[in-house]
Amino acid sequence: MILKTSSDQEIIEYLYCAERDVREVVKITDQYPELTIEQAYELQDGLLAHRAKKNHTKQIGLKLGLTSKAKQEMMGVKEAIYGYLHADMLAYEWEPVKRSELIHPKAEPEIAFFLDQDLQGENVTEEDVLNATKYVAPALEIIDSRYKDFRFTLVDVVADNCSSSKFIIGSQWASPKDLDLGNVGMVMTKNGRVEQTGSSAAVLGHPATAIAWAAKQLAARGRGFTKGDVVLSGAMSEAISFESGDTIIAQFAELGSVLLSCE
Ligand code: 0L1
Ligand code: MG
Repeated sequence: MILKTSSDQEIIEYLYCAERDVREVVKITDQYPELTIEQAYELQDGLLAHRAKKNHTKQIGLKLGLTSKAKQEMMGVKEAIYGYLHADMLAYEWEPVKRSELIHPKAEPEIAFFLDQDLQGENVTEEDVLNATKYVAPALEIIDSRYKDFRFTLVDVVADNCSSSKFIIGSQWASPKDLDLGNVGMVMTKNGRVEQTGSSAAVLGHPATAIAWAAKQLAARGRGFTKGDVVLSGAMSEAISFESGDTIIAQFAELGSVLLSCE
């Protein structure tokens, strides 16, 4: 990203510090209502570059957001969005996440794709995505919007790297060829109680469709997915909030489960 104005730098610092200091902030469009979605993606780039430097981390993949019709309708938009994953966002089933390090976290069940080929171009298809995928695995994404009460416009959320915070990958990995990825059922419990049920069909009809969509968006900016990327394909149900002491398990048909605990 080429920083163009001092206000870009101010916004980047504002969002970075909100995450670092575990503090919710007023959305940026309150002060900069004229920002466009293209500028929001540039701000996202700037935020990620700043975050990588400050946190001594690096990019390891991407995440898709707003991939369900329900969430798009809720936001009044017709398109999904994407952000990037940093290595320091990876959390583990066996290590509780600390509530004190999060603002107002929510967990979303997703299918993670592990790519073993580059995937680039405007004509990437679902089949290309599946061919470029070595493994899929159950995942929980922790989203933690930096904005007050999780309220934002599309521009705000894109600039904030699509609310990305952490993600956890389950231990059962499978070849995408070994299951019907278009209809994987999912049950998510919190402390043993069912909170959400869903299906991979909620992710733009098929998670590979969502990734093909993202490949096209990236191509328009001269980018793509690269070999080794992990990609969170989008939420299979509504996100659920959690607090210290909570344990969330998402159980996926044929794909096993993934657990998140919070201390
Ligand atoms: O990963 C997601 O689907 C979240 C995208 C941003 C919207 C939100 O924070 O709810
Ligand atoms: Mg998500």
